[in-house]
This record gives sequence, C-alpha cells and structure tokens, in this order.
Amino acid sequence: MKKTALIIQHFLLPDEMAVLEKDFRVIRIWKERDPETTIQENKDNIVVVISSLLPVRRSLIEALPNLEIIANMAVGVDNVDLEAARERSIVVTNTPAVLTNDTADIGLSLVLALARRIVEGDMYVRVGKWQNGPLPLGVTLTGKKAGIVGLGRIGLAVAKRLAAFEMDVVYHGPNRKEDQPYEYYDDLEKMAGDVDFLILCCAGGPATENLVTYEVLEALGPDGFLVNIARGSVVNEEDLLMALSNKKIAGAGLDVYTNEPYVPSPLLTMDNVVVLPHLGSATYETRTEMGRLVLENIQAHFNGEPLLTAV
Ligand code: 8YV
Repeated sequence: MKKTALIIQHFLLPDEMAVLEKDFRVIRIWKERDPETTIQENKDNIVVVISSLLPVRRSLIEALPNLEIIANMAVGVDNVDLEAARERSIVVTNTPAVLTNDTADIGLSLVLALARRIVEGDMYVRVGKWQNGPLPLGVTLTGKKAGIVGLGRIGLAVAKRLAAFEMDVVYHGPNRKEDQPYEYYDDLEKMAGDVDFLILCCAGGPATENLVTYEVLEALGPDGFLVNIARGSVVNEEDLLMALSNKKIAGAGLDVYTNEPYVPSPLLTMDNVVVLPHLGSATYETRTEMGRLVLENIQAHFNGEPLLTAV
C-alpha cells in the first residue's frame, strides 16, 4: 500500500499537490463522507498529516500509529497538539519567514484602511453617498504611536513599515529585545493607554489566549484602533464586540478570528471595522514558497535529510 498523506486543510497550489500525489496516496478529509471511518480504515498507512489552521488534535495523533510528520502550512502551530506529537517523536514542521513581508503588508493595509477610512470610502462612493456630502474625516498617521504586541519576525517587519510612515513604534512581549531600538512595555494595558494603534503580531496558543481584554481595549481608548494579524484567540472576541458597541475604541482592523471562517455577525454592520478573510500570506508568491517548504520538509524527512523548518 502506498504511503498515505492525510490532509486536514491546505493551501497547496495544484502543481504542488501533483508533486505530493506522486509519492503519496492523498486523503482530503473534507471530501470524505465519513471522515472518522476513513481515518480508521487508513490509520496504519497514514504517515503524513498536513494542516494549516485547523486543529491536529491529540485524538487524531493517537489514532495514527505510523504517523511520522505533521507538516503545517503556516508559521503558527497553535493548531497542533505539540505535546502529543513530542510524546510520539513525531516531527512537526511549519513555514516561517517566507510569509513575513506579505503578512506585515496586510497589517499596514489595515492601519491605512482604518486611519483613512479606505473601505468605508469605497462603499460611500459605490452606494452614491458622495453626492450628499463628504465622508467624515480620517486621522493622520504621521507622528502617531503604534504599539506592537509580539516583536518577532512579523512584528519587526510591521515596525519597519510603520517607521516609513513616520510613526513612533513601541512594543510589548514576554521579553525586552535588547537589540531593538523601540521602547519596551512589560505591561500591555499601560502600552495600550499610550498608543493610537495596537497591532497584534504575536503567536497564538495558550500563552497569548485572551491577552486583549475589555480593560486593554478601554485603555486603548475612544481614539485608538486595534489591528489583529496574529490569531483570533489573542483577543477576547466578546470583549471586542462590547468595546466596539460601547465606543470604547475607535475601530478595528481584523484579518483573523476565533472561529474562522465565521466572523461574529455584529462586526459586519460596523463602519469602523475592516474585516479581511485571513489574507496574511495570501499571495501567489508566498503560498508557492509555503507549499515548497511543506513538500521539501516531507521529502527531507523521508530521505533521512535535515528538515528545513522543524518546529
Ligand atoms: C495562514 C498564518 O496559515 O502562517 C500563518 O500562521 O496565519 C497564515 O499564513 C494561511 O494564510 C492560511 O490561511
């Protein structure tokens, strides 16, 4: 029996899928009428699991006795039960670095869209409101302060872009980065109180779950904007909805949500909210590179070669 790759979710391009299918029998779990039974029937042959954002749970890992590698098509691995994988010495790989600039670009797009009412303005023209008068004024970016949560690869790329817009950059995270010129806050609420834009760029997972609470949003204040390009889990979504309804913040630009692809419906009626469908890495070039990493990690593993991007 050909070795089998179980795909939970992927963004591989057709050419890359074809490469995978040369070496593996591929099960696309969403196409199976009865996924549980398919997994049971193929459990001995499944050696690879591919996902992106959907969970790779302990129960799945434990159901697959010959699983060798989980190749996650994302830089984030908060969807993978790393502990369960480690216990079985199952290799986990991700796709870091190749998506840094594109994801940072989406962060900046959200900052611009909020400050200059770009999305609202587009709708204003389309529905014929311009003839009735101008759109309410936006806010200047030059000289404003942005607080980045998570000054990793993506956070730094966002900082670089904000600096080009002549904005002040400060950051919060678990540790001060001695090699960075930006001011560090160990207290998120304090930083939120000092900035105009709070931009979430950190990893998801238990360490950052519900980091942004009602109190943090209240501190950000009625002139402050929230931008999330990290994970939905970083923000308490109920608190965000409440803060927006109570006008505790000026607006929010969101690329990620707790229960993707479902977006809380109240957000859809708010003019001061920009909602994107998780576009961080969604360019042809970056998805090609992410797919290459997925395939090369799998190939390297089965050839006994060093992995390119092990977690
Ligand atoms: C998505 C991401 O996985 O890499 C990550 O962690 O969040 C993104 O690249 C990808 O866009 C699929 O939606």
